[in-house]
Amino acid sequence: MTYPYHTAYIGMGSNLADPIGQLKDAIHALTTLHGCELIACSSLYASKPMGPQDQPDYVNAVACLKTELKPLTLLKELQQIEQIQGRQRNGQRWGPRTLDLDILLIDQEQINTPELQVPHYGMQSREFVLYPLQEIAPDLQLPCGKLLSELVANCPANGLTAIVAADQVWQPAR
Ligand code: ROI
Repeated sequence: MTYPYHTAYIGMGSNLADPIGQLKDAIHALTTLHGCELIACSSLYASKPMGPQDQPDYVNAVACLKTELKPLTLLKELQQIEQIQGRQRNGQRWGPRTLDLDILLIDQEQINTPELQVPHYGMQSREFVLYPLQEIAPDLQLPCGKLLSELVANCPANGLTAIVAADQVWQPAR
């Protein structure tokens, strides 16, 4: 990893076609991205669907990457992983999906372009983002100044349940 590098947090979600396998495969794919190094990964969590309730529960997790890629290049790489893993959507807004990889945060950057908004617009109120993020970055502060711990304290867990422990998903090289 050449300097300067960035620290990026990636939100992952799936509720179709073996969601646990989807997330495990995505985490493996993150370890193979050029110009990136996987630093941490949360446990996998089962979560109630946000949006239409007539869809399966989701599996969610958050990963931390060190990356020398520019934000839009990182976005394209993540979209390619989604495509390789057969991303399908049924067209319904907030409907089920095989794999979502969202850039949540990049350092303390604020990005507002049509292709990419960072911090991710929904992250402050989504238990399936905040709790896994807190697992790997308990002291995090958002660019707006809010502490992650405060956001978590104000966000009901809504049944969120850890289903695969972090060390069963990925282990740092030693
Ligand atoms: N709901 C949950 N629980 N987890 C997700 O990752 C998720 N992703 C989405 C919508 C449809 C908003 N609902 C979700 O895109």
